[in-house]
Amino acid sequence: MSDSPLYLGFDLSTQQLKGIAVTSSLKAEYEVKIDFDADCKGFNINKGVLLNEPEGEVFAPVAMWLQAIDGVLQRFKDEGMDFGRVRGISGAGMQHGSVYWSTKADRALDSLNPSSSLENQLADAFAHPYSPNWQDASTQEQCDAFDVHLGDATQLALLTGSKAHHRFTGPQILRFRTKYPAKYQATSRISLVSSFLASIFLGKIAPFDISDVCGMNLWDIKSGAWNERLLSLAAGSTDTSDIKHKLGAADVPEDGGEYLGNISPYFVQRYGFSPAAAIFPSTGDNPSTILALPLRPNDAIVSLGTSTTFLMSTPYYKPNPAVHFMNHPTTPGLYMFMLCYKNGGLAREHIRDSLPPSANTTNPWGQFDQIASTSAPLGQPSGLSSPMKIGLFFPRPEIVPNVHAGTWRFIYKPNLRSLMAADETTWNSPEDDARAIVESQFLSLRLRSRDLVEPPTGPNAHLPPQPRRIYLVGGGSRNAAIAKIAGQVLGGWEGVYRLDVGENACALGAAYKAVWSVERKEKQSFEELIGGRWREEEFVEKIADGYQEGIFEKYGPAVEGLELIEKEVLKAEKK
Ligand code: XUL
Repeated sequence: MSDSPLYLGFDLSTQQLKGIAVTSSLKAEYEVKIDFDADCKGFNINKGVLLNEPEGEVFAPVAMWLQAIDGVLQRFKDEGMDFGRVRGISGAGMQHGSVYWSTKADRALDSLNPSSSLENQLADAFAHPYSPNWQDASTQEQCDAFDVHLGDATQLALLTGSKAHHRFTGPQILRFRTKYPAKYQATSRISLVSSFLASIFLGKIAPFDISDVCGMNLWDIKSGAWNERLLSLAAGSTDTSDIKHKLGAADVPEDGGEYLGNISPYFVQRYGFSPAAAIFPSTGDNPSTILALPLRPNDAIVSLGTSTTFLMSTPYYKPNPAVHFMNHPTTPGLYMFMLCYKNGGLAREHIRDSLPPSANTTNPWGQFDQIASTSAPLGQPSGLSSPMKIGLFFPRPEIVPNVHAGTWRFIYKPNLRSLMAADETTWNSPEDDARAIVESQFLSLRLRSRDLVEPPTGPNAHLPPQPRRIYLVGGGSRNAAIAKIAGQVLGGWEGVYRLDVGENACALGAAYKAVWSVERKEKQSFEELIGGRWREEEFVEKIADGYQEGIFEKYGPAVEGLELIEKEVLKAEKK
């Protein structure tokens, strides 16, 4: 049996706790998971959470996660993993969720008995048994207060990387304090889901991670420090010493690979870990996803799931209220740019299902792909200045831009910069919708990333600024037409690739972070170390051309058209 080192990465997400063990050469040897609904006992949850619908609250029982941590380790054991091989552990947690520890937490974490479970022994370690979840929408009032506190939402975004959002931890802490004043007072420390996970393995409360701390609306990204005024808003007092203590404020390591300490003796005795196994900061699930490959600045990941997420590593810090900026999880001086849409795959499915059935294919996407890839770009049969068909398709309320659910179809004349609502004489629905929805989703990404992308280098230096590579992940990456249109609209001078790391990108990113944290040479960056060991051919496949001269340029005016359409729709919304 091998005694080569193993590195563990965990992903504590909404519905599951996943674990993956990789070797120094990044080979995954074990992958296990606990599904909360299916595997956890004693919680009346649905899809990992509980609801208080009248108040818009969504939350998860912390005890369930404790049960899942013991459960997932047991599954590693059942798979025959030798815990003694593990040298480093890191993790990922769904962003923004908070955990409220009681004054008994330190003692309880420090004196765990290996013959009883985490769940039994940490029952008194929390001032509140639940963690508000990223799907929570109960904090409108608190978000309004955050958005005006520094002037307006733009100021808040400039300072913290994002405007106020329901799920962000600052507004959540403010609401928690006002709804449960006694519990807030009894709270000794507050963790994020990520730092909660690290705390359990460490056997003491771990600091926040340098990237995930940016999901709180409290951290001044440029200064690398808490913002006093925002802290006092959350704390309800100009004396911020108590909230700082609760946040463990003095201590947010800048290095995402900082050694936090060795594993808690509980895990050594119960599972056979080496006492030398080292714990490193756990980060958020989105930052961890960009660590599942050696993503270079100017490469973009587009996650095409139920919703759409766009992730990019960038040296530029240019936040605005429609986007999210965070510190890069491993590389000081780099940032992570993120767009989170509510409408994605579901919106495309609506259109797919409205298309007339095809005699040629039984694949539900066959007809959609065929129509989308053979329709003329922007429905423009002729030259550049002929009218363009551009639509917005939001079966669910959208956040980028912030509008109610609806469908809007427009004819845009690029030479006149004029818009006209489409009708049945100018827009053939649903057929024209198939290409238009994919185009409009990518146009929105191009609009919001255009100030961040750089001109290509080397022999391609004459090309316009665009991402180097587009990596598609998630269900939509399997549609050939979607990949083709992604390249046409977004460019990508090296091409459009499918990143196939299974369902485990976040946990894998966390495991790679553990490898880098332990094995890096002085000053060796994550991208250098992982890039040198990554076997691209195993995980990545080129699925479409990226930049195509002429077509990319054609979509330039369409970006302006989309921007105008969004303004028009927002204007109508405000009336
Ligand atoms: C990001 C966000 C979600 C959660 C859960 O801002 O809220 O992506 O991180 O995945």
